[in-house]
Amino acid sequence: MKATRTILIGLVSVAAALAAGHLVAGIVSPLASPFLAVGNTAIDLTPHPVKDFAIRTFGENDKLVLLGGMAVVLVALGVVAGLVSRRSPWPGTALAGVLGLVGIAAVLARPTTTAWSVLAPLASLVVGVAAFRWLWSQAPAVAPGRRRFLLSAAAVAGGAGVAAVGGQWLAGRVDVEASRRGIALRPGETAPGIPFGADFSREGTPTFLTPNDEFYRVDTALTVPRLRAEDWRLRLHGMVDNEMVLTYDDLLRRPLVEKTITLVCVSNEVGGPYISTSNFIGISLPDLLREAGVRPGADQLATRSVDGWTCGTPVASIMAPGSNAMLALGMNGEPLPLERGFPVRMVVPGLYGYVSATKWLVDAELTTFDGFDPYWAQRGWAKKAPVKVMSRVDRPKSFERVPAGRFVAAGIAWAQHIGIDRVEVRVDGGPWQPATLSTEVNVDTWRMWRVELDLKPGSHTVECRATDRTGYTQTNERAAPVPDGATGWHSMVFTSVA
Ligand SMILES: Nc1nc2c(c(=O)[nH]1)N[C@H]1C(S)=C(S)[C@@H](COP(=O)(O)O)O[C@H]1N2
Ligand SMILES: [Mo]
Repeated sequence: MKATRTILIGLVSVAAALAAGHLVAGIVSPLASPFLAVGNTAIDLTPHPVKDFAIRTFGENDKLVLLGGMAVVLVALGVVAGLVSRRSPWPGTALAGVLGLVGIAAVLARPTTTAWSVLAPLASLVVGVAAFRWLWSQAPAVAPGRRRFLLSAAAVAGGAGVAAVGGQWLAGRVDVEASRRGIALRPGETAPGIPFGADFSREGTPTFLTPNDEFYRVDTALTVPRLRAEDWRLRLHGMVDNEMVLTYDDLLRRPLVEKTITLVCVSNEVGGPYISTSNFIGISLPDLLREAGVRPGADQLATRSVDGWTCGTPVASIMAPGSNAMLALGMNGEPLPLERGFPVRMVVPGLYGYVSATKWLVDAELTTFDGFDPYWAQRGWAKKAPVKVMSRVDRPKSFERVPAGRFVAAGIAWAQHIGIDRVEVRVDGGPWQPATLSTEVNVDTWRMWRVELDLKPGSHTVECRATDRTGYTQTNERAAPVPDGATGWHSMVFTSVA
């Protein structure tokens, strides 16, 4: 049989298989869509260096690149299935079967899988094999049957299109946007206004508060979980006297507070971009745990997201006096945006996000550090990770050309939950000069610095280092982000021109 025909059969069958799985997943559970399950499993299995490479190279588009790559592989496999099936349908059938089994394995490997979820990849397997066999039987060896064959292929492709759209519609039918729009958060205690002079954004630092759509984003979710506030439940259990199941309304009935807090990711290289600040609105997590009654010996709060991601937080950090740990419902005056963990996430100042900031939070278990290893601990990151004192140069930019003479360098510094005492700057390894600090908002947020330099024409290197309120100055010893956060002084090479 002609290769063009068998290739068409291969491609249409792949499309039919994916669409059937997507449609059934739309009914039983959106995350059971085999394409997404394979993608999510790939993310979980990716070795760390590759993940870092993907984030460095593609930034926040890394997931689109993954999905695109998977699509290319599937098209290639469709072509191969066609090419090897010119004499007999069996090689292509076998390939379709193997692909189907990969889908089933990926769905079974998801932490969110329920008994029903398996129906989705099963539908893919059955439809993929059946489409391939049927179209092959329709394909004519000679010219006259061509029209009928093309109609059959078009019918299968059209059916796949309808199924895919149907699956998408079913998955999106839970109207989270409406749920989110219907919520008004009125904190009883609002955060003090950001004072004048809290940032040096005119000199190149970020604005003090990060707009919600500019807040950095780091998570393993290939598709943003869609959970309505009405359907949300938090199970609080494990080593507690009173197990609880809380609804969103239960949280709204508690005192809502607003706090200005900086969130920072452990995977920042020195000078990295993953840090932002928001007015978080939520309820006190220490108060909630006191109500539940934490049993002696429970030293880890293990939390789980609806997408299966897990996190472990020291109970001592949450319960420490003045900890400001919260279950957050909102940011900057609005309910959490979906990609920020709507309806509820955790925030614990002083700890990197991967050990504290669970988004789409649905389960919290009091346990021990010996008793449970969360997602990133299973992948070689530290179980405990307080934020390290750090500073960053924001101006000049790398290799920027600036006028010689008077020049204002600026940047940010943070020593979360301890506070910044001073920042010093030096040029070309010369003497350290004290920088001017911005007005302090609170010890849980970043602080901006600026310093006036007098520059001779030529190439220069500027470095900064921060000292926290305990008197500890950040070390220049270089450490990589793994396992518990990078260290070293940030430096910037630039040129001043006469
Ligand atoms: N469910 C879930 N929550 C998560 C993560 C995740 O992958 N899944 N990543 C964590 C990490 S590593 C960080 S740094 C913060 C980032 O939160 P943001 O995306 O709102 O900035 O979320 C944390 N919460
Ligand atoms: Mo992170």
